[in-house]
Order: sequence, then C-alpha cells, then structure tokens
Amino acid sequence: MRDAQPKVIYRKEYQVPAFLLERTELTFELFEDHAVVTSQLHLRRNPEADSGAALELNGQELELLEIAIDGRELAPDEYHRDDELLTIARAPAQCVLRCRTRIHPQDNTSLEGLYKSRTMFCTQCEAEGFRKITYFPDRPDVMSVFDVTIEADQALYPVLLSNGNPAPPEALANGRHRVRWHDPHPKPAYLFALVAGDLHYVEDRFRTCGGRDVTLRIYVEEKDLDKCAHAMDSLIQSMRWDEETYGREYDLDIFNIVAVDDFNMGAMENKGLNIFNSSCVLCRPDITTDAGFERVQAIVAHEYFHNWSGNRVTCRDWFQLSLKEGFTVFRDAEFSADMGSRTVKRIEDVSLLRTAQFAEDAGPMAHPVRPDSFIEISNFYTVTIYEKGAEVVRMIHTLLGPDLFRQGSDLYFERHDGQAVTCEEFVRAMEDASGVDLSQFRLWYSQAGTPRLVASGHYDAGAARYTLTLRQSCPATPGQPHKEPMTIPVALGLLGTAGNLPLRLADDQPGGETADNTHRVLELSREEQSFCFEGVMEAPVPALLRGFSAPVTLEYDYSTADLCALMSREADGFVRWDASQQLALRVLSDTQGQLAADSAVVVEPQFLEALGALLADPDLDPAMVAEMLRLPAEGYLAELAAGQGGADVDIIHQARQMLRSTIASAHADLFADCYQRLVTSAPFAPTAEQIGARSLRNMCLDYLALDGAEGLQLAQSQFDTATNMTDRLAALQAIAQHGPDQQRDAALARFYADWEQETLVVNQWLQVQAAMPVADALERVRALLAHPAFDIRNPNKVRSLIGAFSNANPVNFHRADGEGYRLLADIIEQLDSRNPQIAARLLTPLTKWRNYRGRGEQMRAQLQRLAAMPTVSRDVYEVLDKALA
Ligand code: B3K
Ligand code: ZN
Repeated sequence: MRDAQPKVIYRKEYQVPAFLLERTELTFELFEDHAVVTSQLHLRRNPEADSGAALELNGQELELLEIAIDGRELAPDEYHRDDELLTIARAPAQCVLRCRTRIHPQDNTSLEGLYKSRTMFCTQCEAEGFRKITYFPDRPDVMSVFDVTIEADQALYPVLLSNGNPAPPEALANGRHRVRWHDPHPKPAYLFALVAGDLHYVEDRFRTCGGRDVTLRIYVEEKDLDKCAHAMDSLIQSMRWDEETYGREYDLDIFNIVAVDDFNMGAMENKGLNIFNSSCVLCRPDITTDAGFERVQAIVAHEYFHNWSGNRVTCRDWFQLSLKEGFTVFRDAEFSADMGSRTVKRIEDVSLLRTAQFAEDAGPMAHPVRPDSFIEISNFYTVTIYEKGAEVVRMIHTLLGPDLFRQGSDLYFERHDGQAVTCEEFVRAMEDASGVDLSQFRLWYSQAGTPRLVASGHYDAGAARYTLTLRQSCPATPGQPHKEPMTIPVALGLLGTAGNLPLRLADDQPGGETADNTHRVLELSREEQSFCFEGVMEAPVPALLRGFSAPVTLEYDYSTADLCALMSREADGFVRWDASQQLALRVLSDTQGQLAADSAVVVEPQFLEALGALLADPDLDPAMVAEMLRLPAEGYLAELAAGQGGADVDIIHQARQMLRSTIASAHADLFADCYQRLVTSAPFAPTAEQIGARSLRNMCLDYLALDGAEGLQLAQSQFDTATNMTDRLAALQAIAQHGPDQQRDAALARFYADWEQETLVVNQWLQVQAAMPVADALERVRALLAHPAFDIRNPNKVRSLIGAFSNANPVNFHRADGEGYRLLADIIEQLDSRNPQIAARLLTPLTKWRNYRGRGEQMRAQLQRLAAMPTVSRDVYEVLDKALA
C-alpha cells in the first residue's frame, strides 16, 4: 500500500477552532475548462482558543492564484502550504482573508467538491468536499453567513443557484450573466451548494404555520419535467408533518431541489438547495416501481427534515454524525409510517438493520454510533451511524413516551439553535426535559456490537404467575473486548389461547405502564433480570420485542406451535412477521442440514399450513401477507451461518430454492386464487393500500412462475400488458429468475428496447441481469460492462450492475473459481483513483471473507491484491486495513 500511512483522527483530540468566521463571500467564475473561485473570509480569533494558535485552512488539489490579508498580498514566507493545509502562523486577531484559486470541475471524477454532471455544474461538500473548492476552515463547527456570486455563460447555464435568497440576475459582457445569493442562516461549509445549468422547474407553494409563503421548486432537465409531481407532493407533506409532529417551521422564502445524474449517494440537505440523485427524485408510474415511489417520499422528507436536525442544529465534529443522521432517519421513518403502512415500514427497516447493520457490527468495520476514530470520514456514512443511530433515538422515544420525547426535542432545538453540538447535548436535552436518567443508556453511543438477549419463561400454574428472565451480553468488537450491560427497552405482551392477556407485574417491579393493559415496556439494565407477572391464568407465549423495541438479537426457545400461534393471533404486527421469519429460518436450517447430509428433504408441515392459512384469508392485510411469505434473503442466512462455523453459499442457495419450490407447488391453487383476487381496474396510485395489493400479487406471481409453465405464461402476459413499472418489472424478474433461456432473453431484449431512453429504467434492467442466479451470470455482467447502457463514471450504474452482482447474486459472486471476487476487485481497481468513495463502498462484500467456508482465502487474496496497488486512496486504504487486520 502507499508508503505514508494515512493519519488516524481521534474524537478525543477535538480542539475548538482557532478562528471564527463571521461572513463568507464567494465568487465563482465558471468556464468550460476551469473555474476561478474568489473568497473573502471575515475572520476573528476565537476567544475560547489558545491565543497563539495558527490559522488553518483546508485545501486539496487547488491552484493558489492569490492570497491577501486586509488587502495586502502575503509573501511566500508568511504562510505554509502542503497537500491538505494552508497555515498562517501570525494572522491578525480580526482580518479579511482574500484568496483566489483555480479548479477544474470538468476533470473532477470524485463527485466531491465542484464537479460537472453531464452538462451542469453542481457541488457535493459533505463531509469534506468544500476544501476542493477553495481554502477554508472546512469543519462543521465553523459557521458563517454566505454571500455567493456566480458568473457563467448565459446560454449554457441559464440557471445559477446557491443557498438562501437570490438578487435579480445581471447581464455581463460576452454573453455571460451573474446571480448573487444571500443565505442569512449561518452554516458550515458542508451545507454550501452551487448549481449551474440549463434547468427547468416545477413550482408550488407552501404556507407555513407562521403564515409565510414559501416557493418550492424542483429543477430538472426539460425531459424530466413530468416526473416531479410525487417529489413535490412529498415535500409538501413533509413540511406539514414537521410542523405538526415537531413544531418545526421552514425558515427561508425558497426551497429548491435539483436532480443530478452523477451523484455518490441519495441526496444532500444543503441549506435551501437540496441536491438529489435523479434516482431519488424522479418518478412516474410507468417508469418507477412502488419501492421507488416510497424511496422518493422518504428521501425528500429526510433531506427536508435535516433543515432542523442537521442544519439549524449541526454537528460539532464528524464523530457526531449520528446526531443529525440517526435523528433524521428516525424522523423520516416515522413520517413514512404515518403516510403509509406503519408495520410494513417497520418490517422493512428491521430487515435492513438485521441484514446490513448487524453484519457490519459483527465484522471488521464495526464501530460505535459515535465512533472514536477514523481515517476517512466518508467511510462512516454507514448503516450503524444511520440505522442503528435511528434505533437509539427510537429507544429514547420508547423510554420517554411521545409527550416527553417531544418536550425533549423542543428543548434540544431551542437550546442549540444555530450551534454545532454533540450527541451528548441531544441526550442531555432529552434528560432535562423529561427527568429520565439516561446515564446508562449512553452506552448505546459508545459501545459497538449487537447485544444478544436470551429470554426464558417459567409458568407456575398454581400461583398463576409467569416469570420472564432476560439475560444480556454483547460480543467483543475491534478495540472493545469487554462490554457493560446497557439499558434495553423490551416491549412485550403475553399471548393466551384467546388473545393477549392482561398484564400485572408483581408490585415491586418497574415496567412502563401503558394505556393498553396487555402491553408493557420492561427496562432491562442489569446483566440478568427476572420480571414476574401475576394473575396469569394460562401458560402464555411471550410476544417479545414488540415493534422491535431494541436493536438486539433475541433468543427464546419457541416451539413450532408457539411460532404459529404468534403468527396468527399476536396483536403486534411486527411480532407476527418476526414469528414467520423465525419459523422460516428453522425450516431453512433443517433443509440445509438435510441437504448437507444427503438425506431426503422434509418440510415442516405446520410451516406450510401456516403459509396456506395466510394466503387463504382475504381479510388479512395483503402487504403483511406478502412480507410473511418472503423468505429471509441468502445474504442474511450467510450472516447467521457465519457465527456457526462459516457459510456454505451453495447449500444456502439450494435450501432456499428448494423451500420456495415446495411452497410454490404445495400452494399453487392458493397463489393462483390470491393473484386473481387482487386484480384491480383502479387507476394506479402509490397509496399504501395499492402498494400492499401489488406486493402480494407479485409475490404470488413469483411463486407461480417458479412452479412451472403456466405461471411463466401468466408472468409473460403481465409483462406484456402491465401499465405500471411495479407490475412490469415484477413480471420481468419472475421470467428472468425462473424462465427458460429463450423467454428470458426475449423479455430482457424487449424491456431494453422499450426503455432505452430512460436511464433510470435501464439501470433497473442492469440490476435484474446482475442478480440472475443463472450459470453464466458473471459472463453476462462482464459483457454488460461494455454495453452502451453502462458507464463506470456514473455511480448509479456501478451500483446497479456491480453492487447488485456482489450483494444480490450470492451463488455467482461466490463462484468456486473465484472469478466473482476477481471481477469486483477489477472494478474497484479501476475506480479507486477516479472515485474513491464508491470504490471503498463496493469493497464491503469482500470484507466479509471470514464468514465463508471454503472461499475466505480467495476473497482475502483479492483484498491483498488491492492493497498492493501502487497508490491506494485513503478511503480504500482504511477499509482494506481493517478487513485484513
Ligand atoms: N448528509 C448526506 C450524506 C452525505 C454523504 C457524504 N459522503 C445525505 C443525508 O444523509 O441526508
Ligand atoms: Zn441524512
């Protein structure tokens, strides 16, 4: 790897900035082969800092044209410059620093800083991209008011946008023009944004609770104007929801969203000017699936909610990233739950947490929600920071209850408005407003790893008493060999033969009283605790972790009959679903055992019966039935097997396929009936009800196609006649996964011919092919790399083809000859010098090399090959370093 090892940055080394910024003036002169950035920084020594501390400005890959203080150009010996920093040892206590730099946005392939996406200029500054634009104290605790002037060619870039409010445009000589923007809200550089391009917009208005009218615009290329309605609706719903749920009002006269094609992640919450990956904003029923509609709604909301949780109150340093991300994910999850089906949203989130976050927490990249160190902050935009961080906020919500939680969030926003703060300040505001002591709870921020909860129950019929014993432990993670017991809220009910039983805890025991006497939230705080319920008239089945009240693994020795009872009668939808998954896991594990031992495969009849009952009952929520019929993913099965001696990908795949075929043939008639029952002539709408119905119907289609020719014919007819992308893509997927070669290739060719012009649809087409479990999938992926539909410079395409192949096609990625690993490493090698963020992210599946029986060494060999590249980015270095440690 590179000779000089990248520096590790530690949270404990935080120091306040030496200088504060009162105002930032920026001028951008944009040209076809470069841009000139002029800055005037109004600086003042920070009274809280060491009085001799030097002024430090971050800067990377910048050509310095001019540097002056208070109008006087600096001599070369008055400042020092290296690859990352410009240091001025003796700057006046108050001064204006003027800097001119030249940059080359056209050549910026990292998609960080100022760059070009197709024909437009745009920026991405979080976390540390601003330093690629000009010299600046690029840290989130340096906040200032920004005045931005943009000058560019009027014909090529008629729209010039930045944060805040604009002044009228001015025409300049040579066909150029200029627009000035003023953002009155002090902000760190990571929230700065600029866009210049030939853009068109859809406009609406929102009147805030305080009576102010806000202009809402979504800027897109002209061809995409008819794909903005859903994002606009979602924005208006989000603004209303945040007023009603959190009392948060929007604070500028304009809110702009811009869609760009080349973007490293989903979207970015820049103040008043959110920049979106076009895949997370553009929607139309004929090109977007239901999942796409839901994603757009959630991401629009997420970025909007950041206006308070992130922008008005921001992070002191990047170790506090979850302060804004965890809280904002919790907020957007609750918003989505309110807009659609609460239980289904929870199921989706828990599935992601279990498959991706638990895996991260069990692997070499494990880190606490508030990390202690990093090499490259871009690597820490993780499922732990986002999803586990959101679970931590959710647990505070559960422990305090909705009213005290709201008082806590009000206090947090009021106390820290305009500040850059830490996770500690969030917890303290919650404590101060509620009077609840969260001292022990804070361990959730500092300890990595997924806690393991083991539960056991004892029923004493004579005393009508049920005793539940809970024991917690947490596995060691890198740098954290020993863990302390945490506060774990365990929401539960007790299920009897005729429904949930009333709960009465023995007098001396705490257990959150709730309005519903069949529901309690127990607080486990010691390593082991027993909770005693009185007046229990029959032996109950405990319904534990209702709503997934804590991000832990749970072990309880349920009988198959217990799980069937929970599946059919438990009041909590999450527990019903979870019981179905546990049952499926048990059956899958039996099947794997039978396959490994070469013995006959026998599927537990109670499991098949339970699924049949779900399919046959027209009164059940179709969305829930679909979720309960979905078998755990192969990747998740591999994670579980990793802890038990290593995963055998082929056995896992065979077992899952075999179980699916058994279900398909056992219930062929029920699938066909259910499919017909859900046919509708209602016009398409992305409502929870319709989404649920389509989800079950397409689940039925998939099982029917798996069962044989008749089902494949049905899939073909749905493919030929579908009028929305959800149904069309589901049919294509069913054909691609289960159809004969000829039918599959014809459908794929037809799909491409129909949608060649719609990039986002073409990306779905790439994804379907990357995930096909056919023998030549890898060769197909290699061929697609050369197809005009692919472009390695575009992160969406890389994710669709390479991301899908390595994460959603386990049998082919883990091919015995190691070619899957080689393919991924080839791509990472090509990408690392261009776009290190994407390269580092693609590495994830290889970092799990220890989990795979018989494959680990081949995976590790590819990591070692990458480590031997002559130059390695800081991003990829950090991941390799941890994965190979
Ligand atoms: N805050 C951005 C993520 C920035 C990632 C930088 N590598 C999007 C979001 O979480 O809302
Ligand atoms: Zn966010």
